[in-house]
Amino acid sequence: MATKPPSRPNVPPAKPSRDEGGSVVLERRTLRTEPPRMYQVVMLNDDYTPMEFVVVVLQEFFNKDREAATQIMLKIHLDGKGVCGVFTRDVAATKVEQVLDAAHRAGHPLQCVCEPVE
Ligand code: TYC
Repeated sequence: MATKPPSRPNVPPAKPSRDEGGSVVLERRTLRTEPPRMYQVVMLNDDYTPMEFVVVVLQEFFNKDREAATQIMLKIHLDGKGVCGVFTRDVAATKVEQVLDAAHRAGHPLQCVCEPVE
């Protein structure tokens, strides 16, 4: 099976020119790597998950101190949803899994999702 060569979309083409001696030289071009797309983990409000459980989840999985965790929990409670943190895609997906798993184990309907940051 033929393998595709890796694509290098961000390398500008080298520009051939001649030096004083007439030799062909390739000008060095800088490789620019795009920063990775970021994803926010958004937690949703519900009427059943205890506030204390949400605060503990925010402390445990999102490294918030108790004060910050309480503020985020209250924002979610009042607005219906809130951002717990912004991560690369795999890390965000893992955080969502951890939260859903902890909620499921504790018997709470807490939901959270990850969405790309614009
Ligand atoms: N609304 C819940 C309550 O009154 C608390 C809560 C906050 C639940 C945030 C989910 O993501 C949530 N017990």
